[in-house]
Amino acid sequence: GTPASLSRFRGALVGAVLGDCVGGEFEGAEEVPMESVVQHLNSLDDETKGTGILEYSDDTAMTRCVVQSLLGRAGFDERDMARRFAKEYSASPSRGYGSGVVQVLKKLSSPQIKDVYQPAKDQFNGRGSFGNGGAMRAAPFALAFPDLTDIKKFARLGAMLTHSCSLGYNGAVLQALAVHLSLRGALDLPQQFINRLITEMEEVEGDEAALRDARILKEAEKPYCERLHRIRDLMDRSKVSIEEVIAELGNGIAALHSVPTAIFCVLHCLQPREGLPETYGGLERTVAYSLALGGDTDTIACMAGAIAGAHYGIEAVPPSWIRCCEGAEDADVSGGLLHALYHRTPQEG
Ligand code: R7I
Ligand code: MG
Ligand code: MG
Repeated sequence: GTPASLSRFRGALVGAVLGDCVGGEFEGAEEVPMESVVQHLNSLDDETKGTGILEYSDDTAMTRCVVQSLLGRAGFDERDMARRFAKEYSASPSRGYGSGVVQVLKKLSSPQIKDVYQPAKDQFNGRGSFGNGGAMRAAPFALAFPDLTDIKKFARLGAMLTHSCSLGYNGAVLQALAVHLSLRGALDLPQQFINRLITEMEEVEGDEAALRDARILKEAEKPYCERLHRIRDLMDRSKVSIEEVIAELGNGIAALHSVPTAIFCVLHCLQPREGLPETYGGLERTVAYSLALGGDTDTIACMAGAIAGAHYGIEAVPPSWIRCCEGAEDADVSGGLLHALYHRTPQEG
């Protein structure tokens, strides 16, 4: 579709759900042969399998809360979003939530809560979580707000409801920025895409809290910028092995070890690659490649799926995948509603 077209909004949200649902199969696996990935993805074409056989996990459960809150409040409302996270968790606690975040979600369910950001700040001895739970649900912020300043601000605040460490919430900002640029067709020029992300993150990570957290955690001065530079180096090479990608970028549960990885998956799969089925289009390649990295596969595929879906649009999604994944049809509808919110005429006052 054309930049910021309806097709791209639908593709982004559906791509995220598909990544989460199909990625669940390999979450935590150390080595995932591409044959196993292809076999798993091919089984989705089996007509005898019913609708929604692959369940979504916390990634989609929380993304749905973000979507419903942004739509319901026609913008960002931290109390409403926090309430939805808590309610969703208590209704379906077995969606595979991170072990730390569960404490936050329980505290958020208290009706007496005054500051909805406080429970997240109490995590990990007061430093806050650097897990990827904020980033995994960040895509809707890029679909609700056309303005870059709003996206940065609200993706950060939305993540801070559970992740108060800057490495946690800045991962969410980076993921939302990647979806935003992709939605506007920026992946047509991959070098400029990555350069733009570096420019934006230079500013985001120049923040005092970010510089302090990076120092305490003994990371590079601007950890996300450093990783984005590594992506740029990997892009310049004609051949990159899975092992090298994992060594350079990671495949773990920390936002720093998964958001840049997801971005790399999308960039690497813009063209056909050896080892991936020739019949696959770009979105299928991206999801398959994300799973083959192993580690936090549902989350990396979810984030890569959102960025890729925003680039290729809904037409690129195999209908059989939608039928097999729980929540994919809902995501399609929500994508349309967010498209309307994004394009609404700004209200005065
Ligand atoms: O980040 P979070 O919501 O987890 C998301 C992940 C995704 O892969 C989902 O698919 C699901 O599987 O979980 O949950 P958190 O509990 O905040 O963080 C995840 C994990 O990161 C924690 O359980 C810790 O193991 C680790 N972690 C930390 N460890 C030490 N110090 C996060 N922050 C810290 C920290 O500051
Ligand atoms: Mg999950
Ligand atoms: Mg995960």
